[in-house]
Amino acid sequence: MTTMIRQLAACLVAMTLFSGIAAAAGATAPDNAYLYIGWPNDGEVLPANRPFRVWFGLRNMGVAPKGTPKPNTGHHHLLIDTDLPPLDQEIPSDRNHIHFGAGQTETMIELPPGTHTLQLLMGDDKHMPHNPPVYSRKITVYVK
Ligand SMILES: [Cu+2]
Repeated sequence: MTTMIRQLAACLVAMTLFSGIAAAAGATAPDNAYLYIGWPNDGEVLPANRPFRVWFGLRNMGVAPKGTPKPNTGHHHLLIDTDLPPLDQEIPSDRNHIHFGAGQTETMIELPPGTHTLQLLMGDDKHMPHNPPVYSRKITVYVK
């Protein structure tokens, strides 16, 4: 009986591992791709009621508009006040997940007064995170 449970457990572990590998369906990205928010800085205090520029920094990888299946490229997604989405699914498109499908490398945003987080995540031609995923550190800004 115990052996059977052990075999079942091993089988479940194997299935979980396999589905994890199979789920990583995004385009490949270079291992040394480096994504960062060039501005604002972590901890920056920004004036309320005024749009500010967010500058997207990317090294060792290219930017291409959505729908362009070119190796080692993708487009930027700005995550506002949210954690990373599931990395094996299409990146959501809502007010917390902004797509830059035209290949933009900066944007202007305005946020209400308070504490906010910003993070970048690259997506491939189909808005899937890459394999391996390419995302920046999450920064915090204060709007006052
Ligand atoms: Cu996208």
